[in-house]
Amino acid sequence: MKKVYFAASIRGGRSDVAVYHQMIEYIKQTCVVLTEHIGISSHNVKENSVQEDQAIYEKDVSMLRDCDLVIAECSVASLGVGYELAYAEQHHKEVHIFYRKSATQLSAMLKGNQYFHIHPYEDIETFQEIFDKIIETK
Ligand code: 6IA
Repeated sequence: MKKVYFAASIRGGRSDVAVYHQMIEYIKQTCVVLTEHIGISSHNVKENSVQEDQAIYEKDVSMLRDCDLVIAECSVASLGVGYELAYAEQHHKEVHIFYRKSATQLSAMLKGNQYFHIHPYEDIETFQEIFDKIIETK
């Protein structure tokens, strides 16, 4: 099964955590999701000690190098996700960025980068259809 790195906001704001959860559950039907914690609302997102944050960083970049595909939900802006997207590009990973046009104006640094596959969507059904097409080609 393909390994998906699902990226979405944590300290950038958790208002969309239910959306992340739905997406992750759908992706899990056909793929392995390396970052399931992103969709769990009860996790504590407060700043940790430097050591704990270093461990998070090292684990995440190692999973990014290991994954087959990156799926990012960018309706809530996140510095960490922006960093991960650039890192994934540097490591030649296929990157798909989803965002709801009604929720945000996507940064030109993502929308303007032709390396990224950009998918505006509004509801989970549309996400599922687009995701099915992505997986068909893999
Ligand atoms: O700047 P942000 O915190 O919004 O960055 C979010 C992105 O960074 C996500 O796509 C994650 O892959 C990564 N990230 C940020 N914080 C964590 C984290 N904290 N654990 C794993 N990845 C993280 C621990 C708490 C968490 C399980 C809710």
